[in-house]
Amino acid sequence: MSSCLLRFITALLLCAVSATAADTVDWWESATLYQTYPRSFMDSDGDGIGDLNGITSRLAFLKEIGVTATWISPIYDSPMADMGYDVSNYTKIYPVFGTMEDFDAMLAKAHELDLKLILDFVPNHSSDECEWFQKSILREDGYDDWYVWDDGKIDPETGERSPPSNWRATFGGSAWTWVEERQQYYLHQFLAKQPDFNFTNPAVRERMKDVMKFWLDRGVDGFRMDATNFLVEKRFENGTFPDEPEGGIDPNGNTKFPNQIYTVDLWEDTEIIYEWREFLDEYQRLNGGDTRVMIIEAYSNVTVLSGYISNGTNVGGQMPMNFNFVSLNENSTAETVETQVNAWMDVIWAKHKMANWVANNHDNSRLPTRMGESKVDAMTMIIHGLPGTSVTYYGEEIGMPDYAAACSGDPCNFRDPERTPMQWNGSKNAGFSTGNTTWLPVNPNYPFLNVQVQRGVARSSLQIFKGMTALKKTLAFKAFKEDGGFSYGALSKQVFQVVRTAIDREEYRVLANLGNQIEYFDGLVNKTMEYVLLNSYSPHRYGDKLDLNGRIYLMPYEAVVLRWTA
Ligand SMILES: *[C@@H]1O[C@H](CO)[C@@H](O)[C@H](O)[C@H]1NC(C)=O
Ligand SMILES: *[C@@H]1O[C@H](CO)[C@@H](O)[C@H](O)[C@H]1NC(C)=O
Ligand SMILES: *[C@@H]1O[C@H](CO)[C@@H](O)[C@H](O)[C@H]1NC(C)=O
Ligand SMILES: *[C@@H]1O[C@H](CO)[C@@H](O)[C@H](O)[C@H]1NC(C)=O
Ligand SMILES: *[C@@H]1O[C@H](CO)[C@@H](O)[C@H](O)[C@H]1NC(C)=O
Ligand SMILES: *[C@@H]1O[C@H](CO)[C@@H](O)[C@H](O)[C@H]1NC(C)=O
Ligand SMILES: *[C@@H]1O[C@H](CO)[C@@H](O)[C@H](O)[C@H]1NC(C)=O
Ligand SMILES: *[C@@H]1O[C@H](CO)[C@@H](O)[C@H](O)[C@H]1NC(C)=O
Ligand SMILES: *[C@@H]1O[C@H](CO)[C@@H](O)[C@H](O)[C@H]1NC(C)=O
Ligand SMILES: CC(=O)N[C@H]1CO[C@H](CO)[C@@H](O)[C@@H]1O
Ligand SMILES: [Ca+2]
Ligand SMILES: [Ca+2]
Repeated sequence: MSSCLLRFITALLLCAVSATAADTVDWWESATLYQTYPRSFMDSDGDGIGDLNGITSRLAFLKEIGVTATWISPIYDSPMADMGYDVSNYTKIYPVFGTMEDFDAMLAKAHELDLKLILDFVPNHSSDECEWFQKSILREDGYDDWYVWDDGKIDPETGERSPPSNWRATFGGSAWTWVEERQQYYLHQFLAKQPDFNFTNPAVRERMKDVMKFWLDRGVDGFRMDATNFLVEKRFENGTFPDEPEGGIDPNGNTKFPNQIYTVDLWEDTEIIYEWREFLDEYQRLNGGDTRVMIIEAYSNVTVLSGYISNGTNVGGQMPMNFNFVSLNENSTAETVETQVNAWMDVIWAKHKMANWVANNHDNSRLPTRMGESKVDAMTMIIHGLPGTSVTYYGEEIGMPDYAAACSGDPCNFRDPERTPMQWNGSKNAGFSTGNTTWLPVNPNYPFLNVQVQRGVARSSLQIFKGMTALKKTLAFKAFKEDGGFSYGALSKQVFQVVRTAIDREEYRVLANLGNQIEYFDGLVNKTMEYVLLNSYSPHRYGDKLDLNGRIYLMPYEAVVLRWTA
């Protein structure tokens, strides 16, 4: 009787302890975050382009697969020179995507399903068609210096005019474009149709907060800040812009690109993020509700990303995205994965106890194409097995690869192959659209690679994904801030392991073989564990027991999750 009572008390104590541990994890810290690309997700009206009502109709699917929050690529009015990353009106919905009523309905539906909704926010630049830029060209009152204008240099001998500096735009060419009407150059770090705001202008900073407030008041749960490492550029006190030295490498690997010491990663970028965090925290203080999260998109090193979170006195974005897995390719091994995980954990986790894992987005080749389709499910287990937030790009959950032939436009958009329509079922246009054409072609593999087919297959990518998101909600996966809550590493060149523990209660172990050889290990741990998730390369069955004190085998590409309970 006393032992029974003791066990009861112990259980209560454990409950209390674990509840506290899990409670210290805010919603975004262990979220299953899903990137919805509105153009390609679901078309509700047959024009071949995805839209907000389409997204609304599929929110139940996100819920079904265990997603807890979604961020949506830009939905604002835009001439679509950069697919919405060129905003012409920050408080208006792009009409092809729908109306403000559609937006409100989408947000209401998301919240009804207990899904958080995060907007992509594009602060560095607007579209050249934005009213603000048009007013700035005309030097209209208040808008004169909203953008980065300059006369450029005049050659004293020839009298010829040239751009203010040698700065290059991310998508090629000079970062300066001449405007006849204003007789000045403006700066654009991306396309010429994306003029950079002047972020040393307090009016611009205030207006950005107004825009945030507009969407917060409608109920959004946070923002993903685009390209924050490009916000501010160096300008001397005398008004000139310094040339950048050579020695940089452009996104296509070309050297002879300026080393972007004056245009990327300036400390002032981080200060702006601190300012916005203050604004968001103040908003929450006044209005209550859950944390309004600020996610940072910057392809910067971990030192810079760490500063975005906090510099010890000021706090900034809760979650800079971790793009380390975007670099994984066909030659990557479990050891490469370990190196990439360490690169994050050793700095960001060590300082801030924060982690997130991104393997795909709309700017990069999809993982099955980069690493090989046989490794997709193993990577899903690793991404969701690691502590922190998993980030999923639409279609990743069913293992959609790139569709190279989608890149056939004139000019060909090199990022189209990873943006093809979501593959829902085996009907016309993969169930994405009832129209006759779609904005990008549907991958012809859709009859066998789609959501509906994978719902009915026991070990499909979708089922692995669902299994992992369900595990992410267990205590062992949630209590990751405690010491001993997790460990990870390459057990051999090709086998990666993640261990997640709720001390004395249960333990999960992901074992993922990324190689094409059989691997074996002796005496991993003195525990007998049970198979609870298996990919299609595994010869085992759900519920089979495995004694890890003895010799265990992993087949080529086999990836499994094992469970032990006290
Ligand atoms: C944006 O659109 C809204 C709604 O149509 C309009 O009221 C507002 O003036 C526009 N703002 C700008 C900057 O164009
Ligand atoms: C940016 O705005 C500030 C404040 O209005 C102004 O002093 C500065 O000259 C502007 N910068 C440029 C490059 O126009
Ligand atoms: C402006 O200031 C910078 C830095 O002090 C200096 O290198 C540059 O020569 C100056 N340019 C002009 C035109 O005065
Ligand atoms: C990270 O980037 C910043 C800004 O470009 C640079 O100053 C710093 O030296 C870099 N740190 C490391 C460790 O590479
Ligand atoms: C953090 O950054 C803020 C804003 O730039 C600055 O005022 C503060 O001194 C910095 N704190 C530390 C510890 O460097
Ligand atoms: C993988 O390695 C092979 C052989 O060294 C090389 O030819 C290929 O370019 C590598 N692939 C990538 C994506 O780096
Ligand atoms: C595929 O999805 C579309 C859009 O929801 C639907 O109209 C169609 O009936 C579906 N096909 C099948 C076979 O379920
Ligand atoms: C689609 O094609 C069919 C058959 O050619 C045609 O009748 C229909 O009007 C087209 N629909 C649209 C929306 O263009
Ligand atoms: C394994 O665990 C069992 C049960 O806790 C214990 O009896 C046994 O001595 C352990 N064996 C080793 C090799 O540690
Ligand atoms: C991953 C991502 O969001 N990339 C975007 C970064 O910003 C540029 C310019 O706004 C876009 O073109 C990218 O798509
Ligand atoms: Ca549509
Ligand atoms: Ca800028």
